[in-house]
Amino acid sequence: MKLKHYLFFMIYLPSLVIAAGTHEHSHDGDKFSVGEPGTGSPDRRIKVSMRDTMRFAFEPQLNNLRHGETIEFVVTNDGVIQHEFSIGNAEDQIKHAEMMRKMPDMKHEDPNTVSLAAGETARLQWKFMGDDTVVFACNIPGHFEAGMKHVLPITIGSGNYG
Ligand SMILES: [Cu+2]
Repeated sequence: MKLKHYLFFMIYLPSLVIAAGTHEHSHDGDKFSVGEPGTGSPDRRIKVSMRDTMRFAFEPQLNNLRHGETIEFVVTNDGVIQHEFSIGNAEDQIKHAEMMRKMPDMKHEDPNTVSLAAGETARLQWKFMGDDTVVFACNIPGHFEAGMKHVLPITIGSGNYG
């Protein structure tokens, strides 16, 4: 159902934009669904271990996300095969997974994704915004399906982090 939705937009959106005439679309280019790359000092720092058991392990655990908070993820591939840590909403991850199936050897340089070989570590800082559901996913073919994902809503409002 989500995919149909996506195809609808791919096919019809260009004509809708033209129909909108003078309406400005300056924000459409590099916009991400669940926030933007984070800058400055993060509110939280979380280690992510990627494992061949097709699981992400967060240390400390990641049980909530608040609108406006910035998290620095320190991501390590503790397995022996390639893994990926990608931040998006469900539709982003469906699109990303399809692209990966078509081009399995493609290297991702997107600011919301790190792709790591065995033993590698990378930092990814992200500011979470909006009220969408965040899907952390490994889109190496077969991995997401095997459970390599973590799903959390962004909650609006202030309060304690962690
Ligand atoms: Cu993986």
